[in-house]
Amino acid sequence: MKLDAHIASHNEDVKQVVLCISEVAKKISKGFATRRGTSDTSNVYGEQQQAMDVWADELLISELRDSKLVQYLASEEQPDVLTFEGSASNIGVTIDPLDGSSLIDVNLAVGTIVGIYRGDVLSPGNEMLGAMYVLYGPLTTLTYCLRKGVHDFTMDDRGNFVLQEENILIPEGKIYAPGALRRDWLPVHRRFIGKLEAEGYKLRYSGSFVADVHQILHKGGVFTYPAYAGREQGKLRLLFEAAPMGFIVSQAGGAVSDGRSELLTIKPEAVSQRVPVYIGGKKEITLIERMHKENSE
Ligand code: FDP
Repeated sequence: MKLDAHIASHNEDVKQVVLCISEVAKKISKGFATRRGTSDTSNVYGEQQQAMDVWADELLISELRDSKLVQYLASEEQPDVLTFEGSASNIGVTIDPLDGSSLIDVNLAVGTIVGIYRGDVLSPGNEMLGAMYVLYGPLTTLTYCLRKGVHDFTMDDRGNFVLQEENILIPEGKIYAPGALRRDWLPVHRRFIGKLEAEGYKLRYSGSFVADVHQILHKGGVFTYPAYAGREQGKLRLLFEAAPMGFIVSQAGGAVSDGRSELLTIKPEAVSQRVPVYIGGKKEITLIERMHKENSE
């Protein structure tokens, strides 16, 4: 079954946003071959942009603006939320055009992450209408969730997204993907990782959040980019990375936390807000929250 048929029963405006982004993603997947190397620009976080970061960001912004499907657009590559006049709906989207882009030059998987809101995007993640991501790996895959299950599609040789797996539920599994330097981990986090290792969890960390979480969604376990010495807010962005991926994993029966409580209840104060992230199976997320609680008692 193709994506447009699968998504047919959802609200027209939300459905059209997912389909529009799926069309842009097809163009992005073809863009890697000709847009290599770094750009001479930095994003709002001071990170050097890749040529693909800049191009994918501009493409998503222009196609979504021209579609008149969204009123608000926040991009990880832009300092402010963009407002589009003349939009047919009040949908707001958050976009990480190319997550994991420092891996483009070594041909590892990267992806586009999108959160979809009714109105203001500076809202807690649990108010999302839905979320989706596209993973550009050996295959290009699209995963979406509009609060009726999490579904995976694979792009075929004619450029159609075809259903791969429906109503995905995160299994129990023993993979851990831990970000940040081990020497900078804070004591509770260090003990948490120690417990996983003692239980035989296998380390698998590629450096691409979207790809690492996709693996956890399908194989179980936990991804974490924690608070660490020198950066108590961690590295990942609440609005562009943690909330949409956390929403999808939660809807698949998993959970997402900042280590102390549910991450999807956090109301962002700024588009650039960072947050410590634990995302994966309920078992692992319950464990880190319990360990933090015990530590503060
Ligand atoms: P990138 O800098 O390549 O865009 O937040 C972005 C991110 O990648 C995530 O995709 C990834 O999980 C993380 O940063 C990798 O950070 P480290 O290099 O510190 O592992």
